[in-house]
Amino acid sequence: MPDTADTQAFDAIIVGAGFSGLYQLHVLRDRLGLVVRVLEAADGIGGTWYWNRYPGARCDSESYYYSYSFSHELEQEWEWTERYPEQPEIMRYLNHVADRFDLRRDIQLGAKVTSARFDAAAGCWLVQTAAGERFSAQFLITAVGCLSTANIPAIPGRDSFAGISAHTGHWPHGGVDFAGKRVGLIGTGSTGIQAAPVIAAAAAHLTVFQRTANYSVPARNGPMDAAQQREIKANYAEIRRKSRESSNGHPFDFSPLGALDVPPEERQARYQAAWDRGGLRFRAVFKDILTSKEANDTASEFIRAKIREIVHDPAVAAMLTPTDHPFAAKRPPIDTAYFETFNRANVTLVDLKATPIQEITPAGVRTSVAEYPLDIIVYATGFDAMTGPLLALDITGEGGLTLREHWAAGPRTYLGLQTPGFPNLFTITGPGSPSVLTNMPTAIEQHADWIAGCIAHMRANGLRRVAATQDATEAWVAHVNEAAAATLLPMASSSWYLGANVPGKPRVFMPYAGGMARYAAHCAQVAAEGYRGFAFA
Ligand code: N01
Repeated sequence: MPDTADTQAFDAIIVGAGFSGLYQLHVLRDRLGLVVRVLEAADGIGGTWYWNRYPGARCDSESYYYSYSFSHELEQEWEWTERYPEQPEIMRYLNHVADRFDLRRDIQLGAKVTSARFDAAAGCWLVQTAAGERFSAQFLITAVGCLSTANIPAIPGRDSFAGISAHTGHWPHGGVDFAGKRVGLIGTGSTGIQAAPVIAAAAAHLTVFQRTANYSVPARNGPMDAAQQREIKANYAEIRRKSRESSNGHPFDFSPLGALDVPPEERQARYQAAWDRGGLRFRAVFKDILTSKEANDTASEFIRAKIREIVHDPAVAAMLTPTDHPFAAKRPPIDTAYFETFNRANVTLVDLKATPIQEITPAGVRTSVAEYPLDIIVYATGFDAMTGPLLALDITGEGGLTLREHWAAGPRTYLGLQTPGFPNLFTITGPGSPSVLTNMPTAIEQHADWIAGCIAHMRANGLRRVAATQDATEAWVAHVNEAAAATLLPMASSSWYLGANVPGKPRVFMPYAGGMARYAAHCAQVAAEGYRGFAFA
């Protein structure tokens, strides 16, 4: 119920028009008949893919399953052109989805949400945008993605740089011309590893500033031919089933074997085959790569040997070799000629552990030992992941409690879907859900469907309000911690999964590491038991 005459009232407000917001709109409007408004800060749909237009931006999941499964017609008519879709192709796909399902009429672009407050008396959320528009809705659903708040380090002198500087997650829409330019690239996560070879090929010189050396496996991208398209389309039902029943939302099986169950030569041959095939599937060569340090050591050492083999200069190879964390304990990048890039005459690697950046000057970057004159600085420094985009909405729940206060020591959710004290607020792929540990569309569809199921249950039973209980939340947070502790994931002390990349952020392992299939089954069971752990009114 609106609190002023100029408040626009809806059944549900969805924040964000990326993969999750588009699908949530479709489900709530076209299946449940709700009156919905999507508020999107950008001037176009696409979410993370709208913003991340940096050179080399491409999805690490394979195109045919980094896609919606909800429409048989959609998956049959859409043609992916490459094994991994490039950013413009994903944007074409999402725009096609928006048109095909007539979504645009309920999406408001350029509408940046600046606050959301639960009005307990009226039983609704009051949402305000930067332009001062006001909305009210019984349900508020955040579809803001996990990696949409840029982390731009506060390096002294940062804003004094006289050249062009850009964060990869806010890449200029007109592009950046690297021709003849001296470019500095800070960051060697998935983004930096995708961007470096493309920038090196275009620029006069590329200096890569590396703080933590990273593992990477070749992507082995290539065109999709007609025969592959036919085979995929004929098998979509099975591909989707496998994705949903897998631990990480990808339609591939993990080997039933442990890394130490086979002799060294066979182990090596299996790693080599996976290296040749390329992609994130490398993690599936053995079942225990992420649970046994001994098993992981064999995978980590295989990749380290590859780096030594590919990179000609042994000193550069040594700098590029990760030793401080197990393979895949941080989100593993995949690449196209990343390590090979350091064999180019126009590429320099700077080890920031040995020689930290001291300041950015108008002319470039100054480390403890040298000054690097630059025309362009590219920040591939990642995101205030998972909690950042939610806290940026300035959400206030019952009794004036803010989400920022509630999560001061780290996020605490029930199933990653709800937070106690914030009734009728649902979070798609929130902290405490598998989200970033999966192929995102699989996790997104599961969440949007579950939320729609919960709302349908409320409507059918005349219920106006749902909130996670404190007890269920405490138990779930404990389970999320246990699930992470059963893996090697917490061993990467510089991981954004732990919030470690943002100074001052609480160190809490945020995603649920117990596996997508197990998680989805648990959510279904919770619903089947009358939404156990949720209180209705
Ligand atoms: O960010 P990151 P990203 N000084 O946080 C360094 C997804 N993604 O944008 O490791 C110097 O992984 C930081 O160093 P360190 C994917 O889930 C998907 O690359 O903290 N360096 C690190 O090297 C991915 O995991 C795709 O020591 C600083 C880098 O910046 C996630 O997005 C493609 C620094 C940040 O790496 C994030 O990836 C790309 C500082 N002050 C990304 N601060 C696809 O699927 C940070 N760094 C297409």
